[in-house]
Amino acid sequence: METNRLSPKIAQALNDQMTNEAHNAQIYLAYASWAADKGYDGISNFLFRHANEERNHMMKFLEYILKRGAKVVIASIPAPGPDPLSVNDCFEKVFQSEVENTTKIYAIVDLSMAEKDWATWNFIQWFVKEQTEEETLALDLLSKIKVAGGANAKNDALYQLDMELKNTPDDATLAQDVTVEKP
Ligand code: OFO
Repeated sequence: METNRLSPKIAQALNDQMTNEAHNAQIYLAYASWAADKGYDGISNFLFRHANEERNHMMKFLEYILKRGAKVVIASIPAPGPDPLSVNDCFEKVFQSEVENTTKIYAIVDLSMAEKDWATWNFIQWFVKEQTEEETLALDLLSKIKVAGGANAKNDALYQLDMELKNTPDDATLAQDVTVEKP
């Protein structure tokens, strides 16, 4: 009896995305380690926390593939790439990596629609929302570094930013959660 509820194409796409999420975790781990090495403990803490979020994303894909009766394929994870050159460069790379991930999530939305796989379409909507949140968070980082002086940020501004990021929440407020009382 056939119990696999995913087409080969969708199973492949979900397995690939599971590896992408692991890759994203490696990127955050690499940047967090770079920041710690440079003495930016707050930025490092923020990025380490985010690496955990990416691992959680990886697990969500793994669990979904299993629950739909398909085969999980654990593949090797690509290296995260070179270290950032500065805090400004680090935050720009974070934003770029989140936008690239959004594109990959949207491709799964397209595929699930094309195949009328509504269970996968429904599952992937969680990630559509999550990517909006993650892009917002990355944009916030870019705004903060811009205020601090961007690529020319001085040490005292970077110190303040570092302090602030230690306590910055992991989640960003989405536009749909805003009210007149709480803009
Ligand atoms: Fe997995 O959300 Fe960021 O990339």
